Amino acid sequence: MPCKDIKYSDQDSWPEIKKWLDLRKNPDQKVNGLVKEILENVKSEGDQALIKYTQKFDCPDFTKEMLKVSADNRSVAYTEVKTEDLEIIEEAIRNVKDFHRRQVQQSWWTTGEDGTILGQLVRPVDRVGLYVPGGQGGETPLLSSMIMNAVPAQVAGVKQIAVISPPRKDGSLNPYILATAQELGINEIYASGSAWAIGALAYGTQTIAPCDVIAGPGNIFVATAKGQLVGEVGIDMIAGPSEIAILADESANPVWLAADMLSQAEHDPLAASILITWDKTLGAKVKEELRTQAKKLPRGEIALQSLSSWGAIVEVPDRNTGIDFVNNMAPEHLELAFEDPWSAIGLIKHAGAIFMGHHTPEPIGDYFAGPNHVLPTVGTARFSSALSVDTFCKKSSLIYTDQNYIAKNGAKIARLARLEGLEAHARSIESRYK
Ligand code: HSO
Ligand code: ZN
Repeated sequence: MPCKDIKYSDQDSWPEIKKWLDLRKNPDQKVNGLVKEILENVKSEGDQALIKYTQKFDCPDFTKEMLKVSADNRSVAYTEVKTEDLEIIEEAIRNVKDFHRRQVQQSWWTTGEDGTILGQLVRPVDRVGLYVPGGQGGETPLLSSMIMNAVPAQVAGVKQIAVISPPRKDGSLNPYILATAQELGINEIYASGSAWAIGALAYGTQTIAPCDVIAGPGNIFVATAKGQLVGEVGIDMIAGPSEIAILADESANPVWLAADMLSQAEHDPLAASILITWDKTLGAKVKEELRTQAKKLPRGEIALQSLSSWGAIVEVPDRNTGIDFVNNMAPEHLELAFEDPWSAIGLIKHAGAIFMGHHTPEPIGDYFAGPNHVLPTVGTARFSSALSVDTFCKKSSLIYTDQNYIAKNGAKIARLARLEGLEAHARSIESRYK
């Protein structure tokens, strides 16, 4: 199996490993230039640019009328989806909703003895645009990502949510995407993909109103467009390639570990799957399993590409050194596949999501348990967190003071203003008490 073998015994070995893992960031300059041009065209031409790009790349007979998915097309799609599947989708939505409800932050204020009132108002953004990959050309139609993005926005109280997804060759959208949108109560849906769809959500077109926050995964064009729009609109996060780290001992089942690594590797040739173990024989058994199981996977080719470039078995002398490796890596997903994983929790500092014990494989979090699967990648778990209700909120500070407050503190404030050379600030204060 073309999977790297790494020995890690102390901090000194980390810089070399980091250099290797960081190669996955790989910003493609050519894509940057193309995306810049696409965004400029969408900004200046609006719908016309969307139609032109969609005709060229997705649907040759695309027209302006096909841009917004009609109520008829939405309900037809609903009938194409199996009832059992809808029930599963509904249950997943419920679980994700229950989890995210706990994240809601309340507005608050506090009153001081001197009569001041200070506070923070938590408000949702007005309008959110969600990108959903269509499932063509090796992409997967990420229904679960639509749920993971839409639910926190809804729980935050966002009133307008628009979904955009690339059309198939005949101009229609994947029926499961439409049905999931309906289950979520979203009925504003557009057929358009790639960087031009992101441009439309950011700048608005004749048909699509501009959004305040854009969220959702996509290919390199989508991710690059989101990156270029940071500051112009809110962006959920610029996700890099996905990754998993698994810490395991002799109690772990190699069949399960290989299956978990492959579930990561099948996402993308750039996905990284790293097994870290202090058991001397586990690595070889897992490699053997990877070989057998990969052959039987529909996306086995992608998984093998991923494992051969970014798969590794890391041998460590003991559990604490393994945890040290994990804290350096700050992985997006971390599985703790050893006896009593709870005893290690206090030592783990950086990880997007932690999966506890032998019976909590990562896909449980991808689809169903409730926590968000949009997580910080390529080491960004050092300083950032999962997508949450907060992603779709902003806070306004609230300040109330009275005459007595100014009489007591005005001179101090005016002095601070003059230290900065800002005379008008000082006089704004002084005009009220002098
Ligand atoms: N593991 C991916 C999310 C996903 N998996 C969606 C399946 N569908 C990134 O966390
Ligand atoms: Zn996944």
